[in-house]
Amino acid sequence: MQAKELIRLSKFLSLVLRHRPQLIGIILDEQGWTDVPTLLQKANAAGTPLDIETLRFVVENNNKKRFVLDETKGRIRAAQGHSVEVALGYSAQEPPEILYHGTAERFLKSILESGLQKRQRHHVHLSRDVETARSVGSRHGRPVILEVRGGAMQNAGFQFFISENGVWLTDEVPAEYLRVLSFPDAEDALNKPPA
Ligand code: HQG
Repeated sequence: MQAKELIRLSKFLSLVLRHRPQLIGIILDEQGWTDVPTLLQKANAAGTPLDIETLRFVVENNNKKRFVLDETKGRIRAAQGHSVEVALGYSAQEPPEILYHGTAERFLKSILESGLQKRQRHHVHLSRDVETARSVGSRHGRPVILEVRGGAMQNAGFQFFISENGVWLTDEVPAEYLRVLSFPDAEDALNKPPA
C-alpha cells in the first residue's frame, strides 16, 4: 500500500472511530469498540472500499498505532483522541516526572492563563518526548512546547492514564504545572517585555 493511501484510510478510521460514527452508520459501544465486519460493510456501502486485509494492514502500520483490534480481532477501536462519549477503561498510572504538550503559539497566552483544557476531546493529550509534542503542536500552527510537571500533579491528586498507543491523558493541567520550553519568542507571544 502506498503511504498516501495508508494516511487516507487512517484519517477515515479516525473520523468514524473517534468523531462521527454516524457518518457511515456504525455504532461504538461504551468503550469505543465496534464490530469489524459491520465496519467493513458500512465503509464499503458509504464509498470507502475496505477489506479485512487492508484494515489489518492499516491497524498494524499506522504511524501512531491509533487503532486497536481486540483479542478476537472481531472488534476495533481508536486508542485515544475521541470526541464522542466513550469510557476507554484505562486505569490510573504513575506519570513520568515531566511530560510534554505541543500547542500553537497563538494559544499560549490563553493556556498560561487558564491551563490546558481538553476542549472537544476527552482528555488533555501529553507525550513522554519533546518530538511528539512538537509534531502535535505543528498541526495547529507555529509550535510551542510546554513542559508539564506530571509528578507534582500526581502528588496533588490529579490522575493520569496511558492509552494503548502510549499517549498520556489527564483531565486538565492547571497553569501552575506548566513551563514554556525552549521557545525564544515566548515573551513576544505573551506580549510582555523580556525580564
Ligand atoms: C489547545 C493527535 C487555548 C491545545 C495528537 C491544542 C494528540 C488551549 C488545542 C491528540 C487551551 C486542542 C490531541 C486553552 C488547550 N486555551 N487553547 N486554555 N487548552 N488548548 O487537537 O493535544 O494524531 O483537541 O494546546 O497526537 O493538539 O489525531 O488536541 O492545541 O495526541 O492521533 O487546544 O491528537 O492525535 O486541539 O491533539 P486538539 P491536541 P492524532
